[in-house]
Amino acid sequence: MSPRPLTLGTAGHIDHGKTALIRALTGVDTDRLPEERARGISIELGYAQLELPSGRRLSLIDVPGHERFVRTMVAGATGIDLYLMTIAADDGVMPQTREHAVVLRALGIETGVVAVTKTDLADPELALLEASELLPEADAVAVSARTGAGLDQLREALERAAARIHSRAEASGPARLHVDRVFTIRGAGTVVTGTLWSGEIGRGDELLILPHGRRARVRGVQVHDQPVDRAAAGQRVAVNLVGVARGEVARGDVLAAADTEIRPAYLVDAELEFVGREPEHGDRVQVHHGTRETPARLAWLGGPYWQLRLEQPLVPLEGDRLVIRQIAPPDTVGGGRVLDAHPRKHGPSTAVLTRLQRLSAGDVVEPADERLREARVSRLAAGARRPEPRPLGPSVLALERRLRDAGVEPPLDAELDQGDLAALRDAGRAVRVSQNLHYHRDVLATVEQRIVELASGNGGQVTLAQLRDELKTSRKFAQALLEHFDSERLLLRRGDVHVLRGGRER
Ligand SMILES: Nc1nc2c(ncn2[C@@H]2O[C@H](COP(=O)(O)OP(=O)(O)OP(=O)(O)O)[C@@H](O)[C@H]2O)c(=O)[nH]1
Ligand SMILES: [Mg+2]
Repeated sequence: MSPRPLTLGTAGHIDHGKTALIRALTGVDTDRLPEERARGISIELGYAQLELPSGRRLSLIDVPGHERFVRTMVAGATGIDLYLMTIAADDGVMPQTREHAVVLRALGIETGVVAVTKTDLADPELALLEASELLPEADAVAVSARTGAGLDQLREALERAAARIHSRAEASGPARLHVDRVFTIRGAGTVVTGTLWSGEIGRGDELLILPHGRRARVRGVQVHDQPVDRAAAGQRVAVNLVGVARGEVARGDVLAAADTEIRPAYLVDAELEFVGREPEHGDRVQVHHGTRETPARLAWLGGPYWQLRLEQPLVPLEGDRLVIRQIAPPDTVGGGRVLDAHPRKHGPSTAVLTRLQRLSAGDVVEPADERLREARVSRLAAGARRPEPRPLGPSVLALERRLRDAGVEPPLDAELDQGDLAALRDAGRAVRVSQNLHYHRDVLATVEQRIVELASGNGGQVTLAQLRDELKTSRKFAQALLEHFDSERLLLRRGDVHVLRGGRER
């Protein structure tokens, strides 16, 4: 059997020679954009392929080192198996050398090589010493992209590192790909690229684009510009999608097998580790998962356990890695692992702590209320079976964004064009909740999930005041939402309370 496909990602401070080194190793200049060439810095992720002495091939992702592009670095590093950290001999360890090391650790990427670069300009000794302190597990090799010195030793060190990597356990799961690039090819349509985290993707497959849930069919798959029948976990793939316009999919979206339970989450319970000061309960941070990111509040649950209350949905599964960044001044402060991808909203308690400790230890823990969970899953699956929406024009797409961004307080219909709203309704993106109120369907799906969670922690029922507080909205909107879900038969009104109906009756 041929060795599993591996992806190598660069890391390191700005100007420390990442791109020059990739070019020296592969002949490929990953700085393709005119702006990158004009400014002499990397801005976007770059891609190449490296053949090792044994003939084994690695996919390469070259990341930018500029402090303003750490989020791009995280998006690139999220799918890699091993790192190539560069430290310039004439500069030594600098802020983004450290920050990238924190990101790699948060992502659980423990195998890699350090290249001390620019050895034609300065003695590498001090930088080699710093490297062994920062990343003691990695071999460090002194190189020069300019003279070619050390490149053979670097290739050998990469070969040894690649040989140490165990296959990813999650590779057998459902198809999952975090989109890092989207482009169009004339005559073929929309193409997205990313590393296939798990499963397989092949021609003719039906996929969901999450979090919005649009369906797409795969017209073709390429791995490194070569068409393949099916791409396997670990490979960097380009997927040509049918029925999806360029503007309808973006970096941060997740392609997932259509028949799985993977779905967006606004709450995540995680085990986190921080490099410096521990954050405080209630701190607002930036959470990165795959190529997605969102601000979130941290709620402390005891020990290393935290609930992340997300402002935008992530698409996580248990065991996935998270990177936590401080918002101001921006810095990577830690990261960790998802323990429960769809928990209830809760604070610390002995029961919660026990459950999280068991999840952390790898015990299988049943969801708190299996019946409610099933009801939720079947509802979401029913939602996903909606008919294929028809393409929308740019003004309607802008309106759709407005409606989605408005969250639970959507603009009143008087401000919106009625024809456009009708188009959004026809396409299944907007839902009329009351005479004068439309909601984006993603927002409604989220509200629905939060109602189910609220009810499941509250004896199976919710009141107007509880929903208003949960959504931090006005009575008016909470009232309209409850009535909508009464009529949708998610809830049954009994006096002042709305009772969650069972999965079977609906
Ligand atoms: N003399 C010498 N110059 C080098 C070497 N490697 C890179 N450089 C120069 O250092 C500058 C920065 O190199 P890049 O490869 O663009 O650095 P980078 O780490 O990719 O920078 P960002 O992507 O912006 O973070 C360029 O002018 C390179 O020509 C080297 O080994 N020797
Ligand atoms: Mg670069």
